[in-house]
Amino acid sequence: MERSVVLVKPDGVQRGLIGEIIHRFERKGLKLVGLKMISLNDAVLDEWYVHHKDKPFFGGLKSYMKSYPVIAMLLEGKDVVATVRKMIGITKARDAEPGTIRGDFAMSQQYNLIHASESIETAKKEQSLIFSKEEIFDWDKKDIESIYLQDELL
Ligand code: 3AN
Repeated sequence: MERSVVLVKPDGVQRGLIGEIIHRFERKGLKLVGLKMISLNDAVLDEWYVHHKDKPFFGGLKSYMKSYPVIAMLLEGKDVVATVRKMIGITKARDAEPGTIRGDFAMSQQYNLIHASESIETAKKEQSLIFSKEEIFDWDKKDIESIYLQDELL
């Protein structure tokens, strides 16, 4: 099934929102298949934000992402990439819809608490940058048939 990489960014860690953020994804019915705390370095961030490397905020973005550790999650579910993007809300947090994570808890365009993979391709790239094979757990989620119709699992 499809996977998405989510980071609780340094501001989310500082603000004590790790549990709240994980809780939202758990309640949604997504399956957590990887979870760890990690300090991001230049090599990872240069790859991660390659599409922003010419932007004026790139230097500041990298310093911010290195300032404190982040929580990395690997979430699994049907169409999970699009679903998680909807749950986090738009980049400029003060304009994000209430009910989204950014809309409920953040005000800034940079300090917007959370990262989530933008596409299935970036999810695969991000998974390989953060998680080793041993850090991914393909466990049997017993309530899966209460979350999805059998046809949706194919
Ligand atoms: P998103 O995280 O919503 O996918 P992107 O990929 O456009 O947004 O930006 C990646 C990160 O770069 C954002 N989460 C935010 O922290 C930072 N960022 C984006 N735009 C700006 C900006 N104009 N000024 C400062 N930081 C920004």
